[in-house]
Amino acid sequence: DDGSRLWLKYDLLKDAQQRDKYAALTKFIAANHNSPIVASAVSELQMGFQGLLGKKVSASASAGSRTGGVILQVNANAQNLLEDGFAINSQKGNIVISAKTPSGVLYGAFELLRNIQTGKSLSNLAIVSNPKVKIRMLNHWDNANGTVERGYAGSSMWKWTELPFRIDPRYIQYARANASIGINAASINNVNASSRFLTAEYLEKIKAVADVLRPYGIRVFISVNFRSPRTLGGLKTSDPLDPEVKQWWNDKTKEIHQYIPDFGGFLVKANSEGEPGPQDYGRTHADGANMLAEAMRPYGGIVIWRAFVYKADPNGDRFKEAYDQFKPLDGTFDPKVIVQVKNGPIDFMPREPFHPMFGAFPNTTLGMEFQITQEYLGQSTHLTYLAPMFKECLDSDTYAKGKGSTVAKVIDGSLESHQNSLMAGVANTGSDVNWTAHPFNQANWYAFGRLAWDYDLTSEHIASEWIAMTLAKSKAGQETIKRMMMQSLPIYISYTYPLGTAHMMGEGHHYGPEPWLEKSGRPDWTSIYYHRADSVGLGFDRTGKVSNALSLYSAEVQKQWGDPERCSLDYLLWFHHIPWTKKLSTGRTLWNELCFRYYDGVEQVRKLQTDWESLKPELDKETFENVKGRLRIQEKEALWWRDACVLYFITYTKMPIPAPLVPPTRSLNEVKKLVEIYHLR
Ligand code: BDP
Repeated sequence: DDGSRLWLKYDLLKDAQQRDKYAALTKFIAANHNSPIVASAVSELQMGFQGLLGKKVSASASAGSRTGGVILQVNANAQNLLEDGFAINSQKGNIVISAKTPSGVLYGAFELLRNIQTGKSLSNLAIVSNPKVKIRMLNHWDNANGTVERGYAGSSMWKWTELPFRIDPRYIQYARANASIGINAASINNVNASSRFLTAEYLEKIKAVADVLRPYGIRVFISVNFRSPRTLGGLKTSDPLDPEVKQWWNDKTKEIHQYIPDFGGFLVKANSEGEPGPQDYGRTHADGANMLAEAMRPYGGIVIWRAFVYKADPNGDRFKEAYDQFKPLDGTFDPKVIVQVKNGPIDFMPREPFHPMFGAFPNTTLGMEFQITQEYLGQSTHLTYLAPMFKECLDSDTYAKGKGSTVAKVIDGSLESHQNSLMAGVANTGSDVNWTAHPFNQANWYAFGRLAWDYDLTSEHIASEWIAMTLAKSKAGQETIKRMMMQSLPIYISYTYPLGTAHMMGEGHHYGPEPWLEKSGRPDWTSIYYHRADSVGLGFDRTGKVSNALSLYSAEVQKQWGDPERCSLDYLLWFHHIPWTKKLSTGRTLWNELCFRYYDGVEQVRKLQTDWESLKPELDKETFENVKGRLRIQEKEALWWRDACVLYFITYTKMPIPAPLVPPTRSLNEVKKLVEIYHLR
């Protein structure tokens, strides 16, 4: 198994009795609606039944008096359903999938298949499922030249040189995979955007992609470069208040719609990390976003404006930057604008407190940006299941309107009654045959989609679904893999960023540890800016003395994190500078606890290896060997993180590594040399 089929394998079910049971309920397909999306649903069901049950199932427009089949119904008046939602009911001897829209029917078809794939009963079905978030989106950081920013699974899956004339069959597989988990939007290019994507030449290519994705209910977005009126249009400025600039965007937006009538909209990274933006002309983020919203006015699409901004200030705190820049603009954004905020205030660290903007912007529609690609989470060599991280953020309570004001409720629009809602994930897909390099990274794509649909699903539940469809067949095997997945994020954090440390990775490529990094292009790209180690202790005091970032949160959250005695150890060093000798709630001193965690992380990776080995008899050989090899790299790299961090921090603590832990056999200089390799030209 090369992994290319993802979780949509549709291999013949081994149990013949079970196959017969399903077969008796799936004798025919009847679809009352003639649309490309419903046609996708029908063909998916046919493909699924053929594979899983080993039988050809015919499709027609009506069931007539037949029973034992699957009926697909689009019914604009369907009760209890939102747009995209679906119901699946056992009715008069048939299984009826009904929805308000063709997309809903498609999602229902995938749900039915998932029930079969995971061995559920199809009798007495009474399922109602509505998406919690309206725009469930992948952000591709793919470049026109075929590279992928922070991509670890080969090159871009979009073959720009081949488009529009050759359509890679993988586009259809991609669309199916996304539709199967409810993803309905994709921005196809890097947020560090090239204007090239707005040329007629490229719009024709993007149109070809949009045409493939449309029958699966997926709308295409384009990341735009704010300077395009100058670079492409030949104008003297890109000032958003300049009439010619406005006209240029109006015309461009109109032109895009000639190619893609259901264009999703623009995604914009502006005045961030050197990208152009409205501040170049003394204007605000709202000026820029609203100008684009105006261009979008005649159409259904929207503008997604990213809040990932921070200026290089050695005495500031990057934690507060986005909040400070956007807070005065709350209430000034056009209703067509969604401000897309990363889950945490810094940058996709393995564990961050939720972004303080959530709950503090009642008059702005805020969307969530998660990173599925594992830039800081082991890239393609560490097994790290991210659902628990996504959920930790979504379940966090902002207390904005009292207890229960979770980040999830900000994002789905319910807390502040916003019409629109967005959850975006930076994609981890690439040209690798199995899409994501590490077979387990597929689970993160899967989990993102499932949580965007329903953030109340548990991480365990999502893992179980994915495992049953993708890997082991035995119950015991599935349980072992689930345990491995559920432990994987805590293990990763243990040997990289224990106790609320952050941002100590290799410079630029972000691979491996470099906690000693003191100089970089900007002060806030170093490691020492974040960990603040000194002879006294470790951690960034954000409670007032160094930075008052904690004050951006509600009083309840301040209480939860503000007192070092009560603050969860998971977040401790995010908010406090703690003496090395301070005794923590575990009974160990900070220094001893740190050492213990780094060492334990490595031990746990070894346990993951043993667990994986025990599954050998029942796993596909290719997948088994693939993961086995990656776990060996993970062990080596966990040791690298451990040794780098303890040897470096020891230069401050001057304390021994506590027994019974055995000090590293290599020196700090030797570990530093390892990192240098990655900077060699
Ligand atoms: C950082 C990445 C950088 C992205 C940036 C962003 O290192 O490549 O361009 O995020 O989100 O984490 O814009």
